[in-house]
Amino acid sequence: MSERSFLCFILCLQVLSAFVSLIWATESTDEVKIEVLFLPENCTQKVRKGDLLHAHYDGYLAKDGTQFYCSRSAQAGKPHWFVHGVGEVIKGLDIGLKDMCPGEKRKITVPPSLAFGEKGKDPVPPNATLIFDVELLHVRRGPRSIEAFKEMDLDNDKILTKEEVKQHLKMEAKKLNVQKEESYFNDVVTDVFRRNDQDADGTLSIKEYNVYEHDEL
Ligand SMILES: [Ca+2]
Ligand SMILES: [Ca+2]
Repeated sequence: MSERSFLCFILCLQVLSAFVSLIWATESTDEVKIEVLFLPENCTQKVRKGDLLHAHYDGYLAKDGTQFYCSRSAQAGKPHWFVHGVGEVIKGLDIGLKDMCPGEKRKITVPPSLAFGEKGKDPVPPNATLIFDVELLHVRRGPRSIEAFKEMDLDNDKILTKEEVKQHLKMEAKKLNVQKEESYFNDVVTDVFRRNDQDADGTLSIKEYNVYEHDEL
């Protein structure tokens, strides 16, 4: 190897390593940071995709600590119910809640790309890194788990009719003490079937219903 090509070789290596560290730096700013603040001794059920979660969370702007959301003061202080891993909450929270146990508390730092991005969303400004204090209260399998399907399938024929889905929704509403009109349940059922009844036969098979079986997170 001539001196010149050797120098070129070294230079190439340096450029390459600078490039790699640049990519690394870019990637690492896009990661969700999870700090476990409290972990209960017994973890009864770790969060997995499609689970129904019941949680309190407070949201802060990382740059100055401004609180932009507090579930303890919003909606009469009631914790949120939401489905994990399907985009009901921002992507960064879905990632940050993974494998969490009921009773666990986490501080989750979410980069803007996994929160509200370049545009922001009032009251979150553009390009904001967010910090969430999350307390997970309950974890329930479903609503898209096989357990939930079986619970809904009242006559055990491995097929869900609109009536079975409606009965289930009514039962859930009752459990949560939520009052809804009959038309509300009809609308939700219509929506569920529009999204899931792929062969349009008016019933849902296990395959049609259980769309969350693959863990993509
Ligand atoms: Ca059935
Ligand atoms: Ca069908």
